[in-house]
Amino acid sequence: MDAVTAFFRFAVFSLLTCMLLLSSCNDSSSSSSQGCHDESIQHPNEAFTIEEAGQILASIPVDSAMAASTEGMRLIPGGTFEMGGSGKLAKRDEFPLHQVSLESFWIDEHEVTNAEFRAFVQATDYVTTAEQDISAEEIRKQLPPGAEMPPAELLKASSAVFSQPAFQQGARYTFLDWWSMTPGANWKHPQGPASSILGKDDFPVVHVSWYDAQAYAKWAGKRLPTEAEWEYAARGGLAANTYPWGNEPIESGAPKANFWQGQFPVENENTDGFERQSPVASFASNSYGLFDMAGNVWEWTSDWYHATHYENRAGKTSINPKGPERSYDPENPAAQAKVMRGGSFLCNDSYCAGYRVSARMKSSPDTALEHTGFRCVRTHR
Ligand SMILES: [Ca+2]
Ligand SMILES: [Ca+2]
Repeated sequence: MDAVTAFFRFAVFSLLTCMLLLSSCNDSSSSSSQGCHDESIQHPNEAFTIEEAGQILASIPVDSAMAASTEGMRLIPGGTFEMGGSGKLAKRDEFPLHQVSLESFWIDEHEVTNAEFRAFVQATDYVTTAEQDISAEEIRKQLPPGAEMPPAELLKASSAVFSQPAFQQGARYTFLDWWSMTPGANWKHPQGPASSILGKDDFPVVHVSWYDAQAYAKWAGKRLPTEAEWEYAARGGLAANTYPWGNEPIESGAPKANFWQGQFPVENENTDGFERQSPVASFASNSYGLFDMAGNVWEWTSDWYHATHYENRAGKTSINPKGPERSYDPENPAAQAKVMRGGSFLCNDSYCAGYRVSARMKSSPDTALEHTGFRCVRTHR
């Protein structure tokens, strides 16, 4: 981990302290003020190394009953489709368009819920990334020589919670204005220790890192979707569609998804009825019977994020692609990030429009956020 990432992570720490490396805050703010990338924060939650994460995953048992069941899943018929940006909101990393051919696969109808994740935790005693204290030793390794260590209280288990900033005339808001690293925030306490998921069994689980999602998927006898599988399923058999339902703008007609209405991040008109997460399947499915492929919470995929990877696929048909070997994000070159798809309750057209079927987002695999969850797939045999 080099100084760039270390500086970036210090910027996140500054959410809580406003005292560390103010110049790095400014750097992050300027690079992240260009829209979609604002949400690509790196959680300094190095509770363990990637090798240790692999050991943890290896220790997760497979639930044989879950592994034998396709309840709550839909079989997506294999086929060939054009992957990549559709519509005027498409961003550079969604191009070039390219052909992808996929075998049939099963996919969860909805995002993994709190009840489903609780069953996994009860069966395995699994502890999520956000529930673990940050390793001081890991942070020390990431800091530039001579840099001051963050206070010990900032190394307590924490996760990123959305906090709506007050309106200020002429202000340019960045992710530092709306994400709060909150000690005690985790999947059981989405807004911090005083909050709970009581009565929210059918809400999507959030504050799960990519590692957590991997662990759940293994237990359930499933896996995370590849980025191509996710987009193919989201398109619902349509071609050149911007959204899972077609091309009608998200703001038109009856509410189509849980997203942000109004001026992000200072005014939520809340006309869809949900200020934060909504119970899964609160809105109409796409034609494959899949819910919340647009909005509600972002969903982890198995692929590394690489800003120009689609260029490698141009002019040919990629068969069951599994993404690049390694991650590359020009806005944060040191980070290793996994792709997230589908947008969240924080997206709107003026900001990231992440609910488009081709929209790409990324975070490091140890990042946990209040607006991020996942769903699983299984290869069809
Ligand atoms: Ca909403
Ligand atoms: Ca979603």
